[in-house]
Amino acid sequence: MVKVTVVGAGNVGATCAQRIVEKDLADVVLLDVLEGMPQGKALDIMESAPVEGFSAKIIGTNDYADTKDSDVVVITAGLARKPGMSRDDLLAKNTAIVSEIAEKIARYSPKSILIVVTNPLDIMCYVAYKKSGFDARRVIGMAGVLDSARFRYFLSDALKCKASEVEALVLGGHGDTMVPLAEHITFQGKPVSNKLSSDVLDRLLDRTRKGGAEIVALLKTGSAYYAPASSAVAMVKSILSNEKKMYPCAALLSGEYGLRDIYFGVPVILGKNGIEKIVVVDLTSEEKKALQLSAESVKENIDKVRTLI
Ligand code: TXD
Repeated sequence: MVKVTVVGAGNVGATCAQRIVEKDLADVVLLDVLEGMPQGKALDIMESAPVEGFSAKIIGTNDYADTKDSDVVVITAGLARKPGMSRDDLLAKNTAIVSEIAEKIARYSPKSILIVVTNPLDIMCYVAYKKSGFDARRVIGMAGVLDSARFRYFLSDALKCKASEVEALVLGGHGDTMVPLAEHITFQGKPVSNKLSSDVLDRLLDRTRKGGAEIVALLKTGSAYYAPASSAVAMVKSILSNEKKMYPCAALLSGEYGLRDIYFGVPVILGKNGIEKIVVVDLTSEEKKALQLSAESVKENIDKVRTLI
């Protein structure tokens, strides 16, 4: 069985771990700094095996030795946003956490592929990339799958159809400047431009951009985790099963979309080597402008983080 380590056994991490074993994708090591907590959650999930019928194994630990030779590592450790707290407020704190984790993972699992979930997402990807020393194809950020899933769900609700019948892409940084692509929405494989009024579409675009904050405001004590976990697990699956599916992910750009040296949400093909290819899609001039704005805000924070690592 292949091995996946999930670092951070909080809401996103534990839900990821649960979904991975329930789908029998891999054996899972769930690691956290809190003593007993990952062990307790892992045991609880393991005790569901007879009922759920999966055969994958999960252990909880505080020791990186148990993560040795993992194939994929999902990094969810860090602080979650509280109401009123921006993703950028998390920058310094989570930089220290992700730096330490990336160094340890690189030591114990030098061939692994890292999926970064911790916010601020694009910046934490850059930190993990620098601190692991891995090839950029093996350090990938999860945000676009989630943002696109939210957009697809809102669209399907408006179109009164199944969410899986709608395809849509959200590119750019994972924050208020993200860029949902209105021109790329399809319903049953066909463009939907004539099915939605521009008012409705604008409302859905705006709701997508604020999708994370909507959940934070409702939960009051944390941020979203069911859909984020589903999104990270879809990426794990595409890598472990070499599905070569196209997903919007944060990737290090080197000239694509006119950008370089930043992690940014773009469509990529995910397979056994991590990012097999960065896909460049056609954009309207408005979308290009919005992406440039988004890139500037990511770049600013990457510059800030360079002084911290
Ligand atoms: O789209 C996206 N990328 C995101 C990102 C969607 C949802 C959540 N997003 C971010 O993921 C969120 O802003 C946070 O930065 C992370 C994790 O969110 P989660 O909701 O799971 O946070 P929790 O429940 O607080 O869990 C974090 C755990 C907690 O158990 C800590 O004890 C642990 O991280 N932690 C650590 N584990 C290992 N090593 C270290 N150093 C460490 N520090 C804290």
